[in-house]
Amino acid sequence: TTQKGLKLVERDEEGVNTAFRSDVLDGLSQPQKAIPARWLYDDAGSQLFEDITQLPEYYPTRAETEILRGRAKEFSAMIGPGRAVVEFGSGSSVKTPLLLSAIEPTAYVPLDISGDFLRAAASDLAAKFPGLPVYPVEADFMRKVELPGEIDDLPNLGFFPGSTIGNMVARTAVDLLRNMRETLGTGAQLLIGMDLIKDENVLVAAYDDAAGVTAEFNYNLVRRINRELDGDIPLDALTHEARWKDDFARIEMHLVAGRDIEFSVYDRSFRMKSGETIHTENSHKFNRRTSNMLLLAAGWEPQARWLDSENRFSLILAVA
Ligand code: AVJ
Repeated sequence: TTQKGLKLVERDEEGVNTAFRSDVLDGLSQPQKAIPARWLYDDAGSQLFEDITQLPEYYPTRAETEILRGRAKEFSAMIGPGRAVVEFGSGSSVKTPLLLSAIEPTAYVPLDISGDFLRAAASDLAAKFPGLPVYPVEADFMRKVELPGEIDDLPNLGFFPGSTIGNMVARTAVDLLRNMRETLGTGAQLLIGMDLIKDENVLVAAYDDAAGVTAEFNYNLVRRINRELDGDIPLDALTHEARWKDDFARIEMHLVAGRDIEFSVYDRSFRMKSGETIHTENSHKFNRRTSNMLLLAAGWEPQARWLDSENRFSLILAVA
């Protein structure tokens, strides 16, 4: 089933985002408190993430951009012209033009749940590529999406950069990759960014930078809960922490309580003991075998794989 006409953000009579509220209340009720990472990305959080991509410690954006910049000839040879590029998430002003210039597509279809981001990205792109038809689609790309009829006859290339797939646990990642395959249809290819397993200190620094921007990104979630869900979580009692979990090959972001605290959110009360944490994000890292395994589990056959010059990040091309 597809999503035409679906209301993407449901609010109650008081204007509270109901999905946000239930995710937060459920998440804070668990023995290990955890809030889904998607709620980090309100306007302030999205701006903070943009700032993170500029940090000296945060290599993924620069590494992936280096690959997109340097391998244009190979992309063009393996993908060819005439495809519709379907980007999952509103495009980045740097990465998307690099891909589009490399492969000469016939159409560009950005998908995003946020209409505002989507329209901004679409008009940006249309200005840079005057002859290229752009068909933005406002949709939750975690589910199967109905693509615009205008591209019905074109083979598609899915584009999912940034190692956003790393935010998901394997089960959710496989669901998404399978839905992408159904969205994109027969003959589709997928170009997906996956960050690589590397030295723990390099990884932890990338998620706990010296300037404290990633900490602010994490604290912004608490500010958002306090503001939108009438919370009184004491921000001064919480510190940002990035942990490498080797068994799961992932960085976890946590908010660690520095003392025993009690607070309420939407009239429900919660307590945390000193040292207890709220888990706010996973960022899974991959190697050749685990990235291939994930794609294969969802019905994608890996075709090619490119790394940056320091072997930090991978871009993988797969075929449906
Ligand atoms: C946008 C999910 C790819 O996991 O590297 C960056 C988010 N969180 N620093 C990542 C993030 C903290 C980022 N992704």
